[in-house]
Amino acid sequence: MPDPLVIATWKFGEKAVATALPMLQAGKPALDAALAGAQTVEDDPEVDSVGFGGIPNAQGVVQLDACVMEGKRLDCGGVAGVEHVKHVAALARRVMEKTDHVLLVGLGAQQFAVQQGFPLEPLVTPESLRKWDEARKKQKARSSAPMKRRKGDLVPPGTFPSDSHDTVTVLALDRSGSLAGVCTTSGLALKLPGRVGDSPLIGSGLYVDDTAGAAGATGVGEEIIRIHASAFIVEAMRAGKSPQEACEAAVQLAIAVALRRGKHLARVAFLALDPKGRFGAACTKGTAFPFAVGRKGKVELLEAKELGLE
Ligand code: SD4
Repeated sequence: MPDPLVIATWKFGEKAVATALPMLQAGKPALDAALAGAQTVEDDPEVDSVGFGGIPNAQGVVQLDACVMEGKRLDCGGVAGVEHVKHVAALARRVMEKTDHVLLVGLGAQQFAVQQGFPLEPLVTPESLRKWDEARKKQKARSSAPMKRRKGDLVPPGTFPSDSHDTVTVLALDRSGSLAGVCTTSGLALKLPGRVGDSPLIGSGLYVDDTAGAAGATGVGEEIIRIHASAFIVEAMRAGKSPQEACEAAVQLAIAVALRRGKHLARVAFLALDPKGRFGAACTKGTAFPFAVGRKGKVELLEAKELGLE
């Protein structure tokens, strides 16, 4: 059996990994560890893109998206556009365990949360409201400024606030050799009310299959959904690519699709882990995507490979 291992997106992923790794080493199942890790980020008011303290949507309301998946039997669950529930990844797990469905949205998801005993609570903080206000002002200024593309830019300046999208995706391999993943986010800052990103969508923000591998995404959800990125990466691993090669193939595909559509690519970043404990990560150029790795009792922060137009 491989040693337990856990990886997570962005610098705040270190916190998730630091929580999940000892649980895996103690023999806990991958989903328990990944969920506990993701929850530390949901609880952190300083992370303004996940859970409590996430930057609100265009109407000033925090709407959260999340999903979970287990690699043994492909059990999965998700929730989208959920208001006033902090632990949406745990709620996604309840959808998986307590219903015959895979995805609940909006008010229905919130009612299910109440039935399941989740508290309804405010998710904004004075700081997230301040950032929201600032982001709105910047957005206004950008929309009145002429957009110029610089050489090598994949993103037309002003498409999205540059620092507005940091989902936590946690992928774990447990002592029994089984994989699981969790993805949780407040989505793009200033998104339209009701907008659903890739993060609650099985196959886009997350996909896990013990017979091939696990993959997760972060970045601009619309670009990730379009290529069904996480399922694409897992299928690439099934076809023989390493986790690193599979992530790079997904970034190349995202770039090629954007070019085909006559658009410049917004930011996407991917993580992957296989059942042998090999992992990889890649992102579009300019994204600067740090990710955390926990193995053999140690947590490190690594930088993903950036790929762009040649
Ligand atoms: C979304 N993919 O809602 C999410 C946001 C994100 O890194 O990942 N941020 O589109």
